[in-house]
Amino acid sequence: MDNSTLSFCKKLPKLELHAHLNGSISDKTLLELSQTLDNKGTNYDNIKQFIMGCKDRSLEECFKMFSLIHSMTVSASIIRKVTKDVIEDFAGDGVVYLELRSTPRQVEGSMTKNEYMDAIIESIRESKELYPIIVKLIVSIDRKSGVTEAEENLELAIQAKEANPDIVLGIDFSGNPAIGEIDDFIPVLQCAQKSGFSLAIHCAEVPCELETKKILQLNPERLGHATCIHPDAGGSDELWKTLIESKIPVELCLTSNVKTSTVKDYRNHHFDHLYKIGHPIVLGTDDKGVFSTSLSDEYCIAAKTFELDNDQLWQLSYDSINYAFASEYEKEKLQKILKDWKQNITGNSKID
Ligand code: 6MZ
Repeated sequence: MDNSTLSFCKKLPKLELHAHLNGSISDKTLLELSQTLDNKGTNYDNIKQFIMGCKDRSLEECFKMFSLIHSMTVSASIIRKVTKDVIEDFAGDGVVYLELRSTPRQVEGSMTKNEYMDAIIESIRESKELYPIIVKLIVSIDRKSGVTEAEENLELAIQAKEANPDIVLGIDFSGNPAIGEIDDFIPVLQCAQKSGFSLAIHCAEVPCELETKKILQLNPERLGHATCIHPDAGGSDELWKTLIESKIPVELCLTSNVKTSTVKDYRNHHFDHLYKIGHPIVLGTDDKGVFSTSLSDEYCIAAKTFELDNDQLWQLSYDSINYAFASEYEKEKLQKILKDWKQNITGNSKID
């Protein structure tokens, strides 16, 4: 990879809008964690081997990986630590605004869902003093866990938003796309909309025209992946047209899609189609730990694959401010950070 582009991408102030907490934990943090847990008498050698092994995993293998990681993130103090470490990683990568998403989880005898949520929110609050990054929380609904859990997670999200309206902003619908029927979840997602949440919905990670249509009808604020919508990727002209006309911003995770083989290679990524027609897009890492990537790497891969120059990379980051769930005040702050940064490196007079 061209060193000057990578260095530009690292320095560029960026917004991360698609990052799952447990998938974002670095190998370093996971190894530290496994050593601490080892000392308490549990042997995590098999987990360590899996974590440090090959990072080109199928989508199914990825979901096994999440279960392994979940078997290590089992207490509120661990959740606090991993959240802090993940925020530190993103801040160190030049991310100035981060929307972390996570699925409330309870561990029998060790942690309730409320404690899980509080641990993340506390860590986010603490990070304000530590790193130059604004962090928000999106509460995830895992399609694998069924509707009762979905309703429970929405209820938790409503309570957390009431207590922390500056942090808890959205609802994410995610999980293994091979499991669960969208129809079952639509009432919960509509209820989330009525409760004032912005929605970020995983969509068409694998081909499923009917489900994709139903998600588009919900008119969420953002879509995750939107992989199999273009006719080249198993979708149809009609579906593609519906997406484009909807103007719903799409969170694109290049490495995640290529490594899980839902997209053949970078060149064939739907970034190309969406970017060329000016559809709103934002680059994200999805699971930077699981896929061994960073947001700077993702910008650099986009630059190299689709021949974007530094101005276009800056614009990509600047435009993504529009799609954040942040307040207008915070968006203006972010716009200023990006403009000042550009002015500094180009020595240009004022940028409008
Ligand atoms: C769909 C994904 C995902 O919530 O425990 N998750 N869902 N597609 C993906 N693409 C690879 N990557 C992650 O983080 C892990 C959870 O995020 C969702 C899955 O539900 C996974 O269990 P949290 O912090």
